[in-house]
Amino acid sequence: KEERVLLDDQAIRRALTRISHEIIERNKGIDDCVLIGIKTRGIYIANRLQSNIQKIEGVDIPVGEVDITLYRDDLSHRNDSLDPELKGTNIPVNIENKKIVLVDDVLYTGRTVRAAMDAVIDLGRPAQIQLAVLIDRGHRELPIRPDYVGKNVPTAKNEMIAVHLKETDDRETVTIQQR
Ligand code: 3GP
Ligand code: 5GP
Ligand code: MG
Repeated sequence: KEERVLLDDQAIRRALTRISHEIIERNKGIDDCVLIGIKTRGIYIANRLQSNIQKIEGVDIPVGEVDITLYRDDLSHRNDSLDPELKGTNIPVNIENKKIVLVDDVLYTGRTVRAAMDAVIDLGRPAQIQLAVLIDRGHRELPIRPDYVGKNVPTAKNEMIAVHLKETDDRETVTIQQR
């Protein structure tokens, strides 16, 4: 199957560097910000943003995690009647009045982000929730939009974006292919 490279390692690094600067600019510094990564690759991206922001501003932002799993047997046969389910959270700071930046690798229907927002709001009342994603592939089913985007990629529903990060995979690329 044909695979097309959307971002190589340099492009991923530049996109995450830009988003780091955008987060600092939008929030006029990073006081009261908390990064929350969504399950596997969102967590690695959140950690990279934290490290970039530490280099730029000299301050460590807290990073938390949420684990949201999709109710579906097979990624290519999505059961649209079921919503993603929260499996767990690890958010080691009080989020009351904090500015939360949710972080995920790919934004698609928005249902995962909605579940992540529910999980955060269950813990307290943040001042704001923002959203950062490496790829926005469109096809939203909920009124959710990202504040920070690495790359907008118009996709067909039968296409799939593969995000490979060095923390879990043997390479550092974002590719698109047919399912
Ligand atoms: P992630 O946990 O790093 O985000 O959903 C499990 C994994 O499968 C995800 O990894 C995601 O990258 C990958 N994946 C590929 N295509 C899809 C898709 O269409 N939907 C979902 N939810 N995950 C997909
Ligand atoms: P949503 O809930 O917005 O439909 O999907 C978002 C979640 O599913 C993200 O956590 C993302 O990892 C995953 N996802 C959806 N579509 C894709 C895709 O094409 N490629 C990858 N890698 N992940 C996807
Ligand atoms: Mg993801």
